[in-house]
Amino acid sequence: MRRILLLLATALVASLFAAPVAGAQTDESEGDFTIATVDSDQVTDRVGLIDPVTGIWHIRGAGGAVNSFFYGNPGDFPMAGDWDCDGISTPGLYRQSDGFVYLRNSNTEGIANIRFFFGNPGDIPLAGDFNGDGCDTVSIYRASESRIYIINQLGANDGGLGAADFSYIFGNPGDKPFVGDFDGDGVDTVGLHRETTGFVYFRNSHTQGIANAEFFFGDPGDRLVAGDWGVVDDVDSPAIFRPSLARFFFRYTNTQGNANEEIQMGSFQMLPVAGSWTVKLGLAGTLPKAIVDLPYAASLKPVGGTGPYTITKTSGPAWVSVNNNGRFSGTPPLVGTFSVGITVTDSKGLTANQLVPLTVQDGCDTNNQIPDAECLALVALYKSTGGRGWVEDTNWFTTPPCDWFGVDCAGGHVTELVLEGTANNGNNLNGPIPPSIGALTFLTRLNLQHNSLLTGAIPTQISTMPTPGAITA
Ligand SMILES: [Ca+2]
Ligand SMILES: [Ca+2]
Ligand SMILES: [Ca+2]
Ligand SMILES: [Ca+2]
Repeated sequence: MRRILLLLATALVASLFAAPVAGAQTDESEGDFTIATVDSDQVTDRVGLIDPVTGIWHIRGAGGAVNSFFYGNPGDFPMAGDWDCDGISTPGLYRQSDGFVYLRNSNTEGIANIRFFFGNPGDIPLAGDFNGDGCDTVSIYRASESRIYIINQLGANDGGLGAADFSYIFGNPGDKPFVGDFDGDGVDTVGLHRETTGFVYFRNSHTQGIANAEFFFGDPGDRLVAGDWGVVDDVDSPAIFRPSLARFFFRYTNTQGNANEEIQMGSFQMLPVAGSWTVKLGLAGTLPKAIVDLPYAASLKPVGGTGPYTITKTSGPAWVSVNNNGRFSGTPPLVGTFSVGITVTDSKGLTANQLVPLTVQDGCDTNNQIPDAECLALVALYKSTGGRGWVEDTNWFTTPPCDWFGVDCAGGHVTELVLEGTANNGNNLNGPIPPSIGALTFLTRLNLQHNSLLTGAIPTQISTMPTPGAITA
């Protein structure tokens, strides 16, 4: 296990050096809790400090505003996480005296919403989203074994935590663990601070191996946390709380260098946490799939920060446009899986960068019912006749094709296609009948009547039906 981490301590650089950070210097006070702030205010993940003497949490919001509340008892080991998957981090505690973890779902004083038995007194709890499902859980760093036990479910109802999903060895005894998503893939992994050398190490996967990155940051006695500070890009980087100075030092990238930002906060005995205390700035949700050669439009809602927002496309396929309402539109010319890079800026100048996945399908990706040629014939009819403007197109492309409005199947083939509609223009089929619907050779009924804007002829392959009068067009 010692071979995992190379000690390259040739020159122990005294760490951090903190170039002054531009920004207004303000003094705020809350009771006896004084804050002298230097804050570039480009932060959405933010820090907090817990006073283990009093059990008071102080979590830091935009502009240096601090929310203080009691949670837990003196001596509890604090952590922060999003236990209920709503995007907001809230307190958690490990109480060594009774072996329990106590989790709360709001940043207010009150009783635990979730509690469960954690176990082994020497274990260090690690809070994070270790499987990328949007929910934080509590895992274990067992310092005596230098082993990380990953657990992707929370315990409940005073029960035990259950068996770990898996475990692996990382680091040396004495290393101080911290958690973050250091490569922006949505999965939290573990970093270590080796105080004897001032090195920070982390891995980007939950496997045994050498560190993916290592660099000097911090001094012995510093307490590390990680978060997405600076310009928000989903990549977490470290910050330290230096007790002797009661000061946080933030690094915006996972590289060696001076602190990018520093803030004065709290007092020497306090323990740092990091989290998103409010909804993170960005576009929420996921885009529905697009269909090749069909006009596409879908919107994602900007959240976090303060509206109105400016949304700018920074990368991605040329056909996609993105407007300030978070509306993605255009007509995709080819299938594939793409990412659209966007920047969201709120009215106070906070900026978040985000990669929005967008998949373009042929329209038959969910088909497991009929031959693809028949499915693609239906898609061709839809495209050719302005399907986006049909009066009724329920289920088209969102379910397998036999459930699409107007389509009936039997024996693994399309047997009926009824798109007559009821209004003057029928179902508003507008354009030519594509020759490819000749692939629908199992049709016993085709009804396209009342669609006065429909042009072209029924392909000869299907122009005779077994039942007289089955074609109505
Ligand atoms: Ca939450
Ligand atoms: Ca998770
Ligand atoms: Ca990651
Ligand atoms: Ca970042």
